Amino acid sequence: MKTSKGRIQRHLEQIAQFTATPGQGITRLSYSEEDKLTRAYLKQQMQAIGLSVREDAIGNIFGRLEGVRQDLPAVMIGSHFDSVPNGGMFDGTVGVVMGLEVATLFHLQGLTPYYPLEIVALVEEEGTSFSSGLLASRTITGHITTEMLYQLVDNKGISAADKMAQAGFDAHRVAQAIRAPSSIKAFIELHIEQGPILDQSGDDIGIVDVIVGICQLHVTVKGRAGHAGTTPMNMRTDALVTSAILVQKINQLALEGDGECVATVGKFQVFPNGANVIPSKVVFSVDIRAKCNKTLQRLVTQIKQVVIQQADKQIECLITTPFYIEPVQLDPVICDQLQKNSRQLGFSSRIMASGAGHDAMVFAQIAPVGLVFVPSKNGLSHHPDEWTDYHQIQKGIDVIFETVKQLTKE
Ligand code: HGY
Ligand code: MN
Ligand code: MN
Repeated sequence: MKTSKGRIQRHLEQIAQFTATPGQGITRLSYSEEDKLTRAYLKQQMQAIGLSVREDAIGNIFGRLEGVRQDLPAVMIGSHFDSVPNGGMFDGTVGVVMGLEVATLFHLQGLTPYYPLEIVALVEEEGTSFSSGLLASRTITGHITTEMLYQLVDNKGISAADKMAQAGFDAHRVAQAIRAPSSIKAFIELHIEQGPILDQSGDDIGIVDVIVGICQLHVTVKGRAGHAGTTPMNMRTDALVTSAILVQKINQLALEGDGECVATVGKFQVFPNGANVIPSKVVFSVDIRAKCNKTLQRLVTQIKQVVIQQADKQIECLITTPFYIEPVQLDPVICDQLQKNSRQLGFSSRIMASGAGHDAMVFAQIAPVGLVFVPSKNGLSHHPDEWTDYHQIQKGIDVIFETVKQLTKE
């Protein structure tokens, strides 16, 4: 029995209903009403196929199929179910549905794995809510403390800890969400590529061997508010003009990196944000990525330098670095197994890098990890028109189902 395209499609279309922006893509922030509806659906689907279901202290959902040997480390499969604002219906959810579909096949075929199988739906991978991405996997691998969850705030100033409490979770128990490396045999994620390579090459499957390193900076530029009509141009300390110069300089530095690195200013807040007020302050994000850590470090240093150099007697420029994760090589043995299974299933595949960050890169710190891509139409993602055909997703799940059967057997 193979995977079912109909079941895969139904899951994805149902989850896509849980959005705060119907008709304008998927907006599903962690601990929101949409999160709650998705959570209820996923738990109900996991229970329906006989999994034991639990949520950890910060709301990650686990569905466990016990193995012959319950004491052995679990093979964990899945991805995240939060989204960027007005994103697409496949980013993250394809991996969560992969977990449901693989566990469904075990259930329907009456398969009992020797090693336990855990399917997982992770929160806050995107960082949309609290500007700190990969939060679930960083919690599970022991990098997040209760104090940090009180320091992380959303754009209304509400802390991650308070949002978790409102949703019935408990940041004070975050230490209980940590998984020992000995409890996970392997972590396998399915994700859309979010870029143009598979769509252009026509390959069915991408097998990721390296995930780029990511650094996120928060830049604050402070000037002085003033009246837009009465303040002469040579007497202004305009934070927005300085910030616009910085955005241009940051973009130019990345362009000079000859395709080896990228930099993006994605969030940009102007204060006090009045049409007739000279901006007193601007806060913006800089997302910097490279496959090579030295390149990443060099570009981060260059960007920090241009920001600091832009300050003068009136303008103050401040930088914080809430996030830095080095590039990660994924497990070559699992890569090889995924490639063999793709071939045996008659699917074309290619080994490739990921320009997007994924929870897989954090899990790689405590377990062997595999990451499988399926094509993104026109390479589009983080956009309402994000699209992957259901039969393409099915191929990715077929490959992972074969691999999970091999990883969970004695
Ligand atoms: O930002 C990323 O690379 C991922 O989509 N969270
Ligand atoms: Mn994403
Ligand atoms: Mn994603």
